[in-house]
Amino acid sequence: MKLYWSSTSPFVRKVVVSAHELGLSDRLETIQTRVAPSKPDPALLPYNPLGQLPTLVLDDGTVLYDSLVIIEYLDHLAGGAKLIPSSPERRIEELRLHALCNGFLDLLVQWRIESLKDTKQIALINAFNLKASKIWTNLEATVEGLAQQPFGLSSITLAIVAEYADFRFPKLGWREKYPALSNWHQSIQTRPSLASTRFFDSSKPQ
Ligand SMILES: N[C@@H](CCC(=O)N[C@@H](CS)C(=O)NCC(=O)O)C(=O)O
Repeated sequence: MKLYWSSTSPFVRKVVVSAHELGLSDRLETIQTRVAPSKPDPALLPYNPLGQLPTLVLDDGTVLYDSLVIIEYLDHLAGGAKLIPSSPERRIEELRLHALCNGFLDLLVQWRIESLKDTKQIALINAFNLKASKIWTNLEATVEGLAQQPFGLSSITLAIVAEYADFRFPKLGWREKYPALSNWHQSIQTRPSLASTRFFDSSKPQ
């Protein structure tokens, strides 16, 4: 399977961490790809008209996106219901919490793009700040329950929220404000799936 990949994409990382957790990482061949909303990669567009990462091309040529669909596919490949529960009640709750964490990743990615512009939209930055504080507060209240659950889709996505915030927003200071989240992240951050897939910026010297 070929995975269109970047070392800085939180959505790609969800897929790579999931593959590790499922024992499938050896099956992924990564194709380093650079994309931005203003710079689609012409080599990727024939596979994914959205021009987005992650995109997975299966050995029979089937193309899968986005990150949730790819993870659902990998979960089935590994036998099913390992990262996303099958019972309707637990599945819906897992998907809801995933939607919150994944929406937060969307927000953080948009926030970073806006923050790199010469002329920033202040109303947008204010809205990002407001929503981020509401989301952190919600997650801080949720994380205790999550610690009792298997390390599945929503835990993976939350771990990546924490690490993406550290990677791209080091001055945010979220760990002091949200100690339960920070403690939870400390307790899981040595998992091999996370430790072996950290974000790095390949445009800068390591
Ligand atoms: N909903 C998508 C989001 C994917 C996404 O936004 N990927 C970014 C990279 S972090 C991207 O490809 N951006 C380029 C673009 O949107 O054109 C998913 O979960 O996979």
